[in-house]
Amino acid sequence: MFDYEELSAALISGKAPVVKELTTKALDSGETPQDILNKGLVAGMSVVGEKFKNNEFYVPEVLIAARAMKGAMEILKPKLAETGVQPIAKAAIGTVQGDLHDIGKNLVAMMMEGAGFEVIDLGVDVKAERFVQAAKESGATLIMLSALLTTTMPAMKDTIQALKDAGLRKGVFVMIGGAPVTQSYADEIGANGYSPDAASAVDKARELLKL
Ligand code: B1M
Repeated sequence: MFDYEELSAALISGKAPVVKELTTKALDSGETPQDILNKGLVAGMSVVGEKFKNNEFYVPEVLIAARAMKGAMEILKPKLAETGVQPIAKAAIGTVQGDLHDIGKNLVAMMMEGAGFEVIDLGVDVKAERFVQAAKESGATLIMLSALLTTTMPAMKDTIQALKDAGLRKGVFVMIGGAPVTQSYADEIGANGYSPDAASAVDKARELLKL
C-alpha cells in the first residue's frame, strides 16, 4: 500500500527530489495518477495553504512547495493525459489579467486533460483579448478563468464582456473558479458555471457541454 502521507509530507516540506521520487514510486506500484494527485499532492498543497494563512509558512516556503508540486506534475501530466483516448472537447484555460497564481489553474487543467479534454493553457496574467483570440483560433467551446485575488476577479467580468463583444458568447461556455470565487459571483457576471475545486470542474464542464 503506497504511503500518501509520506508524499504529502515531502511536498509540504518542499523536498522536490523526494516528491519526484515518491511520485514515480507510486506510479510504479500501480497507483492511479488521479489518486497520486488528489491523495498526495493536492492534500499536501492544501496544508501548505492553511499554514500560509496561519502565518506558520511564509512566501519562500510556499514557493518551494509549489516548485516541488510542479516537478511531480511534470511526471503526472502525460499519465493523466494518457487516461483519455480522444479529446472529448476543447477548452482554453488561464489565470486572469493581473493574477500570477497558477497552482490551482494547473490542477484544473490536468484534471481536465485526465478526463479527456484537449486543454490549451494560456498561462497566467492573461488579458481578455487573449482569451477571445484563443476561442477564435482554436475553436475551444469552453473558456476557463481562474482568479485567486479579490482584486483580479473583475477581470473575469471583463473577459466575459470581451467574448460578448466579439460575438462569441453563443457557442462558447465560460467557467470560473479560484479560492475567492463563488457561485453567486458567477451568476452576477453571467458565467455559465462555477466549481470550487479541480475535480468538480471536470463534472461541471461535462454538464455544461452535455458530454
Ligand atoms: Co498568493 N495570495 N499572493 N501567492 N497565495 C493567496 C491567494 C491569499 C489568499 C493568501 C492570504 O493572504 N491568505 C492572498 C489573496 C487575498 C485575497 O485577494 N483575498 C494572496 C496574496 C495577497 C498574494 C500577493 C498579493 C502577495 C503579495 O505580494 N503581497 C501576491 C499576488 C501576486 C499576483 O498574483 N499578482 C501573491 C503571490 C503568491 C506567490 C507567488 C507567493 C504564490 C503563487 C505561486 C504560484 O501559483 N505559482 C502564492 C500562493 C501559493 C498563495 C496561497 C498560499 C496558495 C494558493 C494555492 O496555490 N493554493 C494562497 C493562500 C490560500 O489559498 N490559502 C494565496 C492551492 C491550490 C491547489 O488551490 O489555487 O485555490 P487554489 O485552486 C483550487 C480551487 O480554487 C479551484 O481548484 C483548485 C484545485 O482544487 N480552482 C478552480 C482554481 N481555479 C479554478 C478554475 C476553475 C475551477 C476551479 O474553473 C475555471
